[in-house]
Amino acid sequence: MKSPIRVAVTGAAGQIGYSLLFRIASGQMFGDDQPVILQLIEIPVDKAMKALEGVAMELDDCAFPLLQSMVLTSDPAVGFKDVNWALLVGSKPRGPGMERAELLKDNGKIFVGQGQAIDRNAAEDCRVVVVGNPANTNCMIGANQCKRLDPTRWTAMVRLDQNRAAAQLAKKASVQVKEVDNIFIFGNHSPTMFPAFAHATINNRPVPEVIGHHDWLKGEFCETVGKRGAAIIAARGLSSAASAANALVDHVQDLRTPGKIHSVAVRSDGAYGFDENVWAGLPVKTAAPGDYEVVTGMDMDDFAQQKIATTNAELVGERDTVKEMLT
Ligand code: NAX
Repeated sequence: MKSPIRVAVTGAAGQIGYSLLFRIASGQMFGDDQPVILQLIEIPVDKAMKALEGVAMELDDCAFPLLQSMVLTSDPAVGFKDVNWALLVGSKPRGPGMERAELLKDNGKIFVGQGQAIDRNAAEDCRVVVVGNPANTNCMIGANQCKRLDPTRWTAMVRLDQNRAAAQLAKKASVQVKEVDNIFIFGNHSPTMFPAFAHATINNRPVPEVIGHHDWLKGEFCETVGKRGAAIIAARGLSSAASAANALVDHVQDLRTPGKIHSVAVRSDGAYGFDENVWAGLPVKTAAPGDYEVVTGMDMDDFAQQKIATTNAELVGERDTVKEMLT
């Protein structure tokens, strides 16, 4: 048996946490021979901590052989102590009438503190994934505050958008989703994101050739993927949770699997026209477990370049809004 790894999850008593923790503890994220110690972080209000205790009781009741122990805490210094993976799910939701700038700043403060706590406490090999919105910018803030870890260790999740895009293409072409490949998300996890359909394939044939309906690809397809989160809130009365947890399992699994090519928001070095140092969704190829390289050289036509310019402008605007949180 391997020695256990420590995995921190913030917002552990929230909706996504409720789907996610069971999949980690059952071995779906790190493998069925990898014991885990879960370090669950919630904010110090009675309701959240009490709910977290209930979730921990349910985890106990699953009798997962791989779940070695749990730490429940409100203290980031305790929660991030020696962690190998930090999954930052918790954030402050947008309240009624709240401006986006206010949301960015309120959440930014959380990620300043968490970035510093990870810097001081996490294991040398720690990898961080940010899910809490606005995920790309929160990730940029956390990485900026965490000087000890290389910024490439900090990624944000756009995998749910990739999975959504693959499902929409499969539906349109009347094929199984496993027949869809190479659909990657560029830019922000927001409605401006660009699912680069021209490079996607269905049974190894280019998607534009299989679907043939270019207006649908440029219009309804991009819009449906970009606004899928809002459609789910409208239908369910709550935001995506199980699908988000599932996407995080995919994100981490693929980051641990050399050779996998998948969409991850990472620090831009200028590829595809993104500003340097914003965190942008890009296709990456996993090298060694936890390490990756951005896949460069994909041709972008005028439409794609314009979509990338729009989502890049949004990321740059977000960075300007939180500039005092960047060191
Ligand atoms: P919930 O509101 O159900 O849960 C969030 C939890 O985080 C709450 O229990 C809250 O007490 C806790 N929390 C807040 N601040 C915290 C802090 N500083 N430290 C520790 N815990 C803290 O939200 P949920 O539906 O679970 O969504 C979590 C986040 O994921 C939201 O920001 C949401 O917008 C974001 N999402 C991101 C997605 C992505 O693809 N990147 C997709 C799904 C989701 O919308």
